[in-house]
Amino acid sequence: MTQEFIDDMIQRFKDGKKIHKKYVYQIILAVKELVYNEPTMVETHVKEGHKLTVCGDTHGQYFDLLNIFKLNGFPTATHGYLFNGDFVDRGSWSTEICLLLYAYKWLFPTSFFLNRGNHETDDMNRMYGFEGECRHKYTERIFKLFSESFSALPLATLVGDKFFVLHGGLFSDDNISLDDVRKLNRHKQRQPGQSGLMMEMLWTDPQPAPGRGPSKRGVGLQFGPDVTKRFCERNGLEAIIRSHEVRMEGYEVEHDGRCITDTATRPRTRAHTSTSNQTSSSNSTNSTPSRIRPSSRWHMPTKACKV
Ligand SMILES: [Mn+2]
Repeated sequence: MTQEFIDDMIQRFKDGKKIHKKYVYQIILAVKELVYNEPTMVETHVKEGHKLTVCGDTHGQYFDLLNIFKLNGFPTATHGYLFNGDFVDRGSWSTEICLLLYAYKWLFPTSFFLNRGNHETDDMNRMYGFEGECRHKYTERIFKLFSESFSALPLATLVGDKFFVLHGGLFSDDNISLDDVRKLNRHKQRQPGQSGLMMEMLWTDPQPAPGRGPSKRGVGLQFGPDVTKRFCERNGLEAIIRSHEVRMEGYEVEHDGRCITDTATRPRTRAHTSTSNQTSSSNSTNSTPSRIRPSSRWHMPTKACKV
C-alpha cells in the first residue's frame, strides 16, 4: 500500500467510482491477516510528539469521514487513528469507508487501529445494508471476505495503559478484568452471539442509575456509574471510551468522567484526540472533568446524518 494509491482511491470514491476488484481482494486479504494476528485487546502507547485520534461510529458516511480527516488531519505515521467499530451499515458508502480504513491500516499497521463494532457482524449486515451494498457494487464473494475480516478484528484497544477503548461497554460480571479480555480467544467464534464476553463488549451501554439494568436494545445490558468506577479502579484505568450510541453533542462524558461516549457521524461529526498522557476531547464545557482536557480542534459536520 502506498500514500499515492490511497490519494487516488479517495478521489475515485469522491467521484462515485469504484476500484478494481483485484485491489479490493488484495486490501481485504492483507488487512484480514494483519488484524487476525493482533491480540484481542491491542495495547498501544502514544509516543511523545505523536497523537492518536479515537473516532466512533462512521456507519457508511464516507463524506463525513473525509471531513473528519480534513478538519482533524489525515492519518500519518505520527498521527494515528483508532476507529472504534461500526464502520459499515446505515449509510450508503460502507464499502468506500471500509476500503479506505483498511488501506490506512495496511499503510500504517502500528499506528492505525480498528476495533470491531456490533455492525461488523453478519446479522447486522444483512438487515442494515452492508451485504446488499457489497453485492450491488462488487460481488457476494467480496461480502464474504469482508465478513471474514470483521471476525478477525480486535475487540478493544488499551491506550497508554489508562484508556480502555471498545465499541459497546462493560460486563455483566464485576470479576471480568482486562486480563480476561487479553486471554479471550476471539478466533473461536466468528459472530458475537447472544451472550458472553464478545457480545457484551460489542453491545452494552451505560446508564445513569447504579448497578445494572436491562438493555433498551434487547441485546446486552446497561451498566451504571458504580460498575464503571469499580472496573476502572481494579484495572488501573482513567476511563473507558466507547461508541455505539448517538450523542447530541457528538460525544458525552458520563459516570463521573470515567465513561466517554464518542460518536463520529451521528448526528454530528467529531473526534476524540488522545496525546501522550491525556485524552482531549472536542467539547469545552465547565462540567468537563479535569482528566478530560478540552481541545480546540472541535468541529461541526457539513451535514447531519440520518439515524
Ligand atoms: Mn454499535
